[in-house]
Amino acid sequence: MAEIIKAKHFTDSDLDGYGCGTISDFHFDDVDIVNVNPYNVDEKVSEFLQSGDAAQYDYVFITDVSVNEENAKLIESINEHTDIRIVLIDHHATALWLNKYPWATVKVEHEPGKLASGTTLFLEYLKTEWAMKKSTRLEVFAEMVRKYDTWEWENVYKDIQPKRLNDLFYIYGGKRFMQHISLYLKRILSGIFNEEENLVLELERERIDAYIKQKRRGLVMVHRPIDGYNLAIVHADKYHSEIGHVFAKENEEIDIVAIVDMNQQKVSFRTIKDSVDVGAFARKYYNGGGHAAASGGTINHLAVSNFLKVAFEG
Ligand SMILES: [Mn+2]
Repeated sequence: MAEIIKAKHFTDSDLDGYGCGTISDFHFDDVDIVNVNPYNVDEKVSEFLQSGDAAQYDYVFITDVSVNEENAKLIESINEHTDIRIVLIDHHATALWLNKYPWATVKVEHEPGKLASGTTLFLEYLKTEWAMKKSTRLEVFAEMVRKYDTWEWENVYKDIQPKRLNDLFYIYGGKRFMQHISLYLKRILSGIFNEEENLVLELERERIDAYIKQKRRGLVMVHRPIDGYNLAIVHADKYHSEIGHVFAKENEEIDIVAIVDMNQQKVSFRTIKDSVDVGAFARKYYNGGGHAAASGGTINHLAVSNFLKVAFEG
């Protein structure tokens, strides 16, 4: 009998992150998936690696997020001195420096002009390193996640299906979504979108459209640039990515859309411009971080009044 591989898998909490988790769960018999985000990944990974718990595992995967220098050194030493194998796979340009380590694969593109995603890179890894059986359904699912995550669904393909997949992910929530995709991958469901999914997606579409229409009326331009960026502010407690993208697209002057959620005391930043790094912006001003195109931070009352002062006074 073949020995069962025991794996731990840290992955992002968005569609792409869950995509990695879904195919990991499909491939491995015994994998514990932990969903993290760019803000807490270092804490979670270091906590785990330094606990006695880590020794129970054969493999540790980290996908669609990256670790800091300190954790990179810890991983390097564990890979060198123990039986645990740690592998990191990411597609964010901010993590390219990790390629100096043999256990990290960071690729922004699969090939020139074809952007990579965590899910497609992880699938590629499973096929090459783990001889994962070829499956059309796996390819279909991973490609749909990739198109969504890279915005190629809109910018290149004008294909609404990846967007619908992301909507479904939010409606179902991570756990139910993974179960649903797993039934599709196991050929128990005939498609990803069946009658049931089509109905909930239609209802959700109507709800999002109404929400965005309402938020458009509350969009405010900051009267002078901050760090050379033109900001627009909107208050919203959901659909941040969609709101950020739609508003940035409608007004070319906007460099950054700041989506403020006072209930949670959080602010999200979105941009569609390659020249803008909202991750750095969030780190600098809001004790936050994230990716170049999507980031977030926290705001307390003092920060809010300072922010409003900069934004609306001379
Ligand atoms: Mn991703």
